[in-house]
Amino acid sequence: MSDKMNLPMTRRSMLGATAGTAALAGAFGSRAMMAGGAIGAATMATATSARAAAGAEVGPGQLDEFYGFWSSGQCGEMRILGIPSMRELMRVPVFNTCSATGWGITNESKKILTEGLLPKTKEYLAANGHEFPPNGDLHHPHMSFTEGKYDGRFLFMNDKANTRVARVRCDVMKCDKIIEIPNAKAIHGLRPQKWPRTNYVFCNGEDETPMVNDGSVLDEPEKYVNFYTAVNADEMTVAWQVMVTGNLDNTDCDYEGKYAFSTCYNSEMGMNLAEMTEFDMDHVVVFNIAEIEKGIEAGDFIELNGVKVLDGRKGLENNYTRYIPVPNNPHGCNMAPDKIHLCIAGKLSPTVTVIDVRKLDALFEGETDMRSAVVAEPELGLGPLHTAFDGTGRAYTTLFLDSQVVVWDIAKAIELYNGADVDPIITKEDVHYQPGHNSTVMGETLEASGKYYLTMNKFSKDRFLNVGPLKPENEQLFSIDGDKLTLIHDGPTFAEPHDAIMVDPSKINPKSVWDRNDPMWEDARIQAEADGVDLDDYQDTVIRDGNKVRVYMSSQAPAFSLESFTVQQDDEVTVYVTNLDDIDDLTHGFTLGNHGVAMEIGPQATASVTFVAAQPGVYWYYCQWFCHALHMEMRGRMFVEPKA
Ligand code: K7E
Ligand code: CUA
Ligand code: CA
Repeated sequence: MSDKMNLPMTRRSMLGATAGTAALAGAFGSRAMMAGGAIGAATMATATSARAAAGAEVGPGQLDEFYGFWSSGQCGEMRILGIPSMRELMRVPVFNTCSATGWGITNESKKILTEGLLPKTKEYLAANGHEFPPNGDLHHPHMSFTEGKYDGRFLFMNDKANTRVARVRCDVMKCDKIIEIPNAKAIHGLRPQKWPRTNYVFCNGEDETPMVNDGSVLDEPEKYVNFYTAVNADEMTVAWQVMVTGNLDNTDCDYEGKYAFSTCYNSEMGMNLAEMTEFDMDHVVVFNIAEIEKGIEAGDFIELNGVKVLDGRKGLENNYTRYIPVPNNPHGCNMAPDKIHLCIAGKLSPTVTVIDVRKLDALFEGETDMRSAVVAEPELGLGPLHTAFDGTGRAYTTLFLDSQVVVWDIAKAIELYNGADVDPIITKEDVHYQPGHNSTVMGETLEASGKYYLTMNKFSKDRFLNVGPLKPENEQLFSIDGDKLTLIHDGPTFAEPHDAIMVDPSKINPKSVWDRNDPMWEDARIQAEADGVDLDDYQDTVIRDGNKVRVYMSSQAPAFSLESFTVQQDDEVTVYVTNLDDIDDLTHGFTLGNHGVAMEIGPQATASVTFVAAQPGVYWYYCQWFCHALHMEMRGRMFVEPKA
């Protein structure tokens, strides 16, 4: 039906043309840089000279020292930044949809976005015209661990908006699994198990709901429950849940694989702000992993929506949980890399509560004073939210209300608690404005380092040119030099980073070119085999199967193997594109005009998309990723014949 484009497509000519494209990109690049320089020179002078003095300069073309893996909050994606330049390197769509990559459009991504949804959720969504949630709220990205250190296999992250947990493969930096968590509502805190390895990903349901949520219960708080969830990290299935008293906010776990912890700000089980802040004390729930596993083995659970649920509510005779009272609406939950100290940020209380995890065994062996595990509670400032560590015994706590970071000494805080006349506070530094999370390089691992300190601020206010009522957030990076913090970056980010980890590049080694056998397009491979098409080779095949049409084509810069194809009106068309180019950075795309169809096809990848050809006519498709000097010409036509 079509002639191939009459252009030579040898490797050599393609490489040559690619070099040309690179030169073109270079020209655009330097223009952009000149413009940036003109605007930036005055405002960035201070941070720039501090950066140089701190030895944190990353010149054009130089690589950063560390990776940063960033949440994007209500944008729903994960972002990758370079540290210390704070250059944004990549956006990895996860809970959002993405126009550039086709996440949420391709069959491969739709499968990931839909396969882990609960049947009931699919019903709510279908009633609203969705196959999967079109939004997400990603707060906490964390890497998998082996023996307390990042192992570079996966990143895990939560979606508070739609109660989901996702996994990103670090070898290709693409999401490969998303599951919805049954029973719990609004998965917020999330942390991979640190020891012996990440067998579980722990996650918190923040919002409590009636145990039987069928419209019969509203104002009976005693019938509301909350669930702590352990996800099996390898299989991305729910391993178990524990029912708790009160809600859950943030979570962390120890370096021995014995305990996991959760903060609770609504021990009142209040249904409004006044009720939720009524008590002077809320609590931290301690989960005893071995006891929970024993309970499962002994059959001490109920099965709720396919999940084994243990009852760990307060006041029951069980060894699954203990409740340690801590002041008023705590928030952050951070385990120090000294393997001993768990820091609970007070939020409404100006304190951080330090729990010694070595004292937790006793709580499960008859000790009745739950506060006996508390070894310090320093008063640090207003609105403590999260704590980071640099591996030297210092802690860095964000003070939301004070717009500061307070650097303090854990050992001195313990001395103070024991009655010594010491001040644990080392220094306080203003940040702009209202910080939430903070991070240090590798700070949540046994390889914590005191090189850089990041604060993620919720407000930028007047710090940048006014862009209207919606303002960006502001992130600040400091270099750490002993007790001194020096600001080296101050810059806006779009909604809304909550949390980030900074990771040494030795931990990960992403591929530049896909493996042709990657499981990501397993379904396409199976279908092609059934259709007698070799996806690894040049393809230009159109298969009709009733009113389903499967169009196979390959791409090689700067052409699709199919210059055109013909279908009938109302056919359900699936287009499979395999990118046969196999050199770095040679991504093609497939965008079909006026059909809401776009996808990225990385080097050596296959991607597919399905749509209905509803209207007769000629529709151009084109490559939307600039790939070649003749990229504009990389297009073809779909011809839709009217129904007979
Ligand atoms: Cu403090 Cu969702 Cu981690 Cu944000 S949470 S700040
Ligand atoms: Cu292929 Cu642009
Ligand atoms: Ca409370």
